[in-house]
Amino acid sequence: MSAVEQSVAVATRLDPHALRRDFPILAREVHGRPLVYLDNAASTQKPQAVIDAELNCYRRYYANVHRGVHTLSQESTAAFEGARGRVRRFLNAPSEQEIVFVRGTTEAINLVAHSFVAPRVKPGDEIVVTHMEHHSNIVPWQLLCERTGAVLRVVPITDAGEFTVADVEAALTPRTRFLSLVHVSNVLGTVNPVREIVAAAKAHGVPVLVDGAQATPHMPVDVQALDADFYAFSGHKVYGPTGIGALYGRYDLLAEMTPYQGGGDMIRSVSFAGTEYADPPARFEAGTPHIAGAIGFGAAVDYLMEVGLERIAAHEAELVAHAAEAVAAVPGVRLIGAPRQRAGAVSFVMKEAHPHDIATILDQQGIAIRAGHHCTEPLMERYGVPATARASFGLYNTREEVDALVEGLHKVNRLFGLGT
Ligand code: 7TS
Repeated sequence: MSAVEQSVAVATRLDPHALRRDFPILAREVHGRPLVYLDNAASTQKPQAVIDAELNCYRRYYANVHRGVHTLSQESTAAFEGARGRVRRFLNAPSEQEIVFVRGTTEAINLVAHSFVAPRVKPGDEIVVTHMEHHSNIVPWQLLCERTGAVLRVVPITDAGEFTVADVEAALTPRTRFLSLVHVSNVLGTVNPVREIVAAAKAHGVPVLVDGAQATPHMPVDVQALDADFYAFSGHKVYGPTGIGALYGRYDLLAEMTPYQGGGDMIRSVSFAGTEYADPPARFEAGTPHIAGAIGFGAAVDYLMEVGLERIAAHEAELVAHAAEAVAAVPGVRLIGAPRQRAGAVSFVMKEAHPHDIATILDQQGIAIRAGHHCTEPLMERYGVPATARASFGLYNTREEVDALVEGLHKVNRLFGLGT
């Protein structure tokens, strides 16, 4: 694409109705109604390009990677490593060697906790997270604290569901060894100022991991601009397969790290006298990887880059702003959080109906939302609720679907005796 064509593409609005045709599942009905899929923060649906990439792998060239001289192994290795290149481009990472394939965000964070942070902490040292983290960015650090005697410190959030750079700085002490924070909250939708936060942490000599699980589907992410040491995300939330994700890590840091798991593919040489590890990223990819999954993941990020992350961000910003306003206007609804920068999700509770009732009634109308604690129990406690209802959006969602959600919430009120 030429520069002119590119700027035209950015200026052109994304047409979700046209893009929906790329996603076969969106044509189905649920309870006799057209599916309105608003559970994208949990997992996104898959475009035909991703389905085809996996299918073609198994139908045409599947074999194990990195260990065969035969043609199929060479072809599948090329496709697998090609996917790594696509993920590198998606994140604008300097080098493919900085992209480690993992099972998902959860495994990426556990890997960094084990291989980077654990060897660097002593009893009394501190790890900092925020109050809006997913359990996958809390529990690995608690496990680490149990093993090492380190202490977990938490950056508080406001009622609006935000924290500032100054709030993070206030949590940093001379004993802080690591900061791990979420880019976009899976419950509140808050977009955190990670670039400024990374800069502030670095000024204190504190390395940073950014949990990008909910940012990567919704906006362009440039790890060089963010300057994060580690950035984690999941394939299944960017319209790719489950069981695959990526950890970006600065090469000099990866090169210092010991392996997370031992096995095949992660060694240079093995003897009973001792083992030499392979260079990153292979060092962190023990065992046969999710080959077809990685190839599908590569197709997914390619799809997003082709549609254009700027266009996706612009489309979804409109959609989410409309949803927040329209849902809040339904009698009895209380939105959880009011972040100034919001992406992807709107969480709420209703006066009469429990979140699970809301989700059940909406499902009867073909509308899929999520009800529960969203793996953020500390955040639920912060807002004094056991659970929320959450509508979360993707590139294929339309304004009409938001209106269907709002109509569904009025129906919830009617069923609970509130005549709205
Ligand atoms: N971090 C954030 C911010 C998330 O939203 C999630 C998953 C994870 C990490 C874990 O990702 P995984 O792919 O390793 O499981 N969030 C959700 C959710 O909001 N509903 O279901 C899963």
